[in-house]
Amino acid sequence: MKMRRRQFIHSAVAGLTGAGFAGHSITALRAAPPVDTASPADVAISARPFLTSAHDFADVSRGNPNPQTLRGEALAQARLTPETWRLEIVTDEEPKDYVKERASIAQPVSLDLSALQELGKKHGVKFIKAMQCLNIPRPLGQGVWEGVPLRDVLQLCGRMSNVRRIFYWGFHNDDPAQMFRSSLSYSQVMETPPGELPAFVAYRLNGDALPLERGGPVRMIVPWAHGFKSIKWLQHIALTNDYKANDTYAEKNNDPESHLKTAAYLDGLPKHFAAGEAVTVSGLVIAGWSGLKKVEYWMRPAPNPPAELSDDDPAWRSATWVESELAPPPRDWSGILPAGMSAKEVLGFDPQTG
Ligand SMILES: Nc1nc2c(c(=O)[nH]1)N[C@H]1C(S)=C(S)[C@@H](COP(=O)(O)O)O[C@H]1N2
Ligand SMILES: [Mo]
Repeated sequence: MKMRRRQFIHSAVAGLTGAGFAGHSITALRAAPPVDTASPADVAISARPFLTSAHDFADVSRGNPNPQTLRGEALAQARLTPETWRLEIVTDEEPKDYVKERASIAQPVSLDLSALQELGKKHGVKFIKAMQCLNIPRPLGQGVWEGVPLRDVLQLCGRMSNVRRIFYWGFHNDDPAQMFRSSLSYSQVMETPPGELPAFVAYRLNGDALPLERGGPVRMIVPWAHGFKSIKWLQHIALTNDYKANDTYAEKNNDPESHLKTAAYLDGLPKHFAAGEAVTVSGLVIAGWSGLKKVEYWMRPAPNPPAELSDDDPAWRSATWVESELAPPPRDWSGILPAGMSAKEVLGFDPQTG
């Protein structure tokens, strides 16, 4: 993966993690420089936008042709224009033979974009999420996503019984081999405990309509999870009594229930430094389920030729860790959030003070 270094995000979200809330947002970090001078790297850090513009995300989505390349009539045929898009909610047609009781709902639902937006007026949520792929050691970008909690969408099905999992997938060129699918448990979707986050059906990003590239007109956003749960070009939901995950990523040796991990990523560094010169090492931290308190680093003499230390090298036990400096949270969110959006409306922020 080639990544553009500057696209990631300045500013801390210590308030979110401090409140015991898994913010899942990106924070800049900086190893404290040995002498107190502004280095060129300081400038690079502050030049990072907190929100990644929709078109600057790194992209890992699949498809042949990739749905985001469709245009004109092909796009309408795929029902990926705002006018043609529909979300079809049904029960699964062919449950596995180990499923004894079939799921049932009062009525199947076919929802268009304006009906979804109408639901958004009453139930809409906004959340800053870093899109983080499980297989790439770098967030792809961070945005304010807006949509309707999946539980409020599923209410449209009326009374349901024998539903234990929610399966969902998006447009995939009508080719089963290209289908990228995911699933959530019924309880995760229908009940959001205080301080937790709802999975939601998103149609806006950074204050604008969700563009095709990012999975528009509508994609799933699962705040606590890696990107593979956030299905793009969402069109189908099947309610099922199958208790097993059906995730595409489950088949590829991943943990389909993995929460985002707290992790630190260093920016690239030049190979050589002049002796005696201060060096600033910058990077990003993503606050996962366990939150984030601090980031520490350790410097050691490199062997010649340089090599990574193996995970069980005894040297780890005598490492001397030094605390890095975390960039402070933005003082004023109004310049960071899209025009007209108050921090008070965003999940994870204090609704009274923003
Ligand atoms: N329909 C569909 N949705 C998808 C994918 C895909 O290939 N097809 N890739 C998933 C994976 S693995 C990731 S990491 C995210 C990436 O989201 P992004 O392209 O907005 O950065 O989308 C997820 N949703
Ligand atoms: Mo991914």
